[in-house]
Amino acid sequence: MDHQDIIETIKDRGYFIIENLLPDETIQAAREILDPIFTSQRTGRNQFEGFKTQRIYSLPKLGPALWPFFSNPDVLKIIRPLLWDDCLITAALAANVLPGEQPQAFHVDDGFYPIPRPRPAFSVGAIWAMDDFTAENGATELIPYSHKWAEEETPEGVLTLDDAFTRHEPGQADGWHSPANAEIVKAEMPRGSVLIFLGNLWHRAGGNRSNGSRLGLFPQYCASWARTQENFYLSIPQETVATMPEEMQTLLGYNILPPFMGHAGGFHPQKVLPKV
Ligand SMILES: O=C(O)CCC(=O)C(=O)O
Repeated sequence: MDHQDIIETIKDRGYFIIENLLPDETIQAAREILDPIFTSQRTGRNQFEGFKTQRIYSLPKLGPALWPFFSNPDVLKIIRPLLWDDCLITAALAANVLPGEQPQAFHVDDGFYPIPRPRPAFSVGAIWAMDDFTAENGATELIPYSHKWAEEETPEGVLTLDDAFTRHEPGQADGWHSPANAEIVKAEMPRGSVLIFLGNLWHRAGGNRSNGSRLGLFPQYCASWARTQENFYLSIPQETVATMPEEMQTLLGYNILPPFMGHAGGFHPQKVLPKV
């Protein structure tokens, strides 16, 4: 399938998986940075983050081994046309779902933009499989076509994001699970594959009933006129940004959306970055 067909498929059913897009050396190089951090990383603070899920945010700060997951040309060729032809990274996280984790709350990723659905997606997510994603170990679960649902079509049985964020004790979210009458697809895919899905598609991390962890690396992109979830200007040192390729700098907001969105005191942001 060429990228135009993939874009049309995503517009229609909300998601697409490209299998084996990155070679194992790229996965391994990133894991060499991430795995030692996970040995002591805390688990989530609420149902949404996952009581048995470890997360690391602002991943590009960890250096060049992480950047290929954010600036992959095959992925950006699909995502930019879905976002008014220009995008920023809005969130840059890794989610390591540990054995025994319960399914996450179903949610959409761009629900905090206060424009009622149905509407176009204001963000698009990409989840890279850093392990094989299986039905047992917590493969992301998606509800195909749900990006077309209106606000009032939120399916019965879905825990809202507000609910998920305010449940601070494991077990408090028991009793909810699958929405009634909705087909759920598990994004099973081999390590090195990427799932691309619209920010207004209902989805969640699956529960992990296996004995191993499930690592997903999760760049989310938003239209470049929208506010980003993570504040990378504060979370990634400018000295690190200054060493990045121009594409990464652009995706982190160090560029202009014409005619002048993103200027820094009247200057192009790249002129203001420290010289390294
Ligand atoms: O880890 C996953 O499979 C999905 C996680 C997710 O949807 C989220 O945290 O917003």
